Amino acid sequence: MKPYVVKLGGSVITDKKKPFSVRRQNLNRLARELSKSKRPLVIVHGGGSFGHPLASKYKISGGYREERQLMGFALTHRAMEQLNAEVVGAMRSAGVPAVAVQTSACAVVKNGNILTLEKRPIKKLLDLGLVPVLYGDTVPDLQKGMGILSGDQLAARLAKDIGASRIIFGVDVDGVYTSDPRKNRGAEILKNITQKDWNQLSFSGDSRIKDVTGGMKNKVGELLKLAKSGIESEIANAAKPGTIERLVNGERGLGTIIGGRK
Ligand code: IP8
Repeated sequence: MKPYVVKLGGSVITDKKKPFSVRRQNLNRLARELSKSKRPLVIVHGGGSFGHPLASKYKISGGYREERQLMGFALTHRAMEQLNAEVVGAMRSAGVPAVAVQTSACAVVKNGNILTLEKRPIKKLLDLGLVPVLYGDTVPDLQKGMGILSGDQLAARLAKDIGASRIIFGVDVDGVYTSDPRKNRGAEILKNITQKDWNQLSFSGDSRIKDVTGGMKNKVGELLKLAKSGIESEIANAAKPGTIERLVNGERGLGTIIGGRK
C-alpha cells in the first residue's frame, strides 16, 4: 500500500496566541486518530507557537546578516525539536511507533527551495513499519546562508519523493475559502481547486497571526505544484474530531481537494 503524507498544521497542535503552548487535547486526539490508519504514514508538523515567534524575532527566513542570528537559528531549531518531541510522544502513547527525523539534517535548500532531500532513511523507516515524523525547520541555505523550510513545502516534496498516493493537510478551518472566513461572512468553501480556479481567485491569506512561511496561500501553491505530478491533496479541518481518521482511511471530500478529479 502506498503511503500517505499527513501535515499537522501548527495552529491545530499549538495555541498560536501563547508562546510554547501545546493544544494537548487536539494533539492526543489526533495521535489516536492517526493510530487507526491502515496505511503507512509519514507525518510532518508545522511550527505554531514554538517555531514562528523565534524565527520572526531573529529574521531567519530573510537569510544570514548578523551574528546574533546564529543563536536565533539554534533557539528556533531547539523550539521545533521540543514540539517534535511532543508530537512523537503523543503518537507513541497512542500506540504508534513514531520516530523523529530531523528535517535540517536531510534537506538541502537553496534560496528557500528544497534542492535535494535524502529520502532513503525515511523510506527505510517506512518499509520497516515505523512512522517518521518530520517538521518545518531552520535550515542552512546554500544561497542565503540560513532560512526556514516550511512543513508545507517539505510535506509536498516528501509526498513526491517517497511515492505517496495522497497528502492530507490538517488545518484549523474547514478547507480553503474564497476569502478569509473570519473576516468575511460571505466567504465560501471551495470543494476543489485547480490551477485555473486559483489564478482567478483573489485570495489574501487566512491568518490573523502571520506565519513566517505564508499561511494558506503558500499551502495551496505547494499543493498545486504537486498536483502536476499526479498527487492529489486535501486540506481539511483537523480540529474537528474524526476528520483525520476518515481521511487517512481513504475518504475524500471532507475539506478542499487540490488537483483531484472533480
Ligand atoms: O509552520 C515553519 O513550519 P510551518 C517552522 O509548516 C518554523 O510553516 C521553524 C517556523
